[in-house]
Amino acid sequence: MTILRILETPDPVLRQISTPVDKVDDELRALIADMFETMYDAPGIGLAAVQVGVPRRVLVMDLHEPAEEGGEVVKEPRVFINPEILGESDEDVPYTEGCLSVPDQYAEVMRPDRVRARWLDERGVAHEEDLEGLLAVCLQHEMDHLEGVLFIDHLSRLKREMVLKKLAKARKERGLSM
Ligand code: GNR
Ligand code: NI
Repeated sequence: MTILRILETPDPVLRQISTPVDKVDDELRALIADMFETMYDAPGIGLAAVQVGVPRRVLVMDLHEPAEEGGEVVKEPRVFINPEILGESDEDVPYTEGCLSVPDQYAEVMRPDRVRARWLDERGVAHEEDLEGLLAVCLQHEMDHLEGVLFIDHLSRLKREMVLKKLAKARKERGLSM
């Protein structure tokens, strides 16, 4: 397994539309294993294949909190292949989002509270479920990546520019200290 490099904004690959997976095979499962390793290493709670430079409709997620010192690490890996949103609740709720492709920047985004979704798992088995809370937020955030959309695109222009300015400043400071 390999930890892959996570692309960061403004990398144009992040703006590509990901293509559907037509076959769930060992090659895809190898990519998924690398995506989990990359996501846990980052660490993050979700990752879209396009973030590691592969514009295919594959997402991995694990919402589990990192274990306390000395505690057991309980993993709850989830894979979403060719995910679709079939319906969403009328009510939007705010959630403070971050993104591994917009490192260390956080902002509140409004999204539907609940979604009905359909997807394939890593064995090619179809699932259809109502998702809510952080799972619904994270799935919508990851599905945006499949359309070339980042969470900052949901912000007002002023807020987006503030986030990008902070990101540029953080990168500059990091550059100077190395
Ligand atoms: O690690 C992540 N945390 C997060 C927090 C709130 C809403 C969405 C996310 S997803 C993000 C990882 C990532 O960038 N996935 O694309
Ligand atoms: Ni993201």
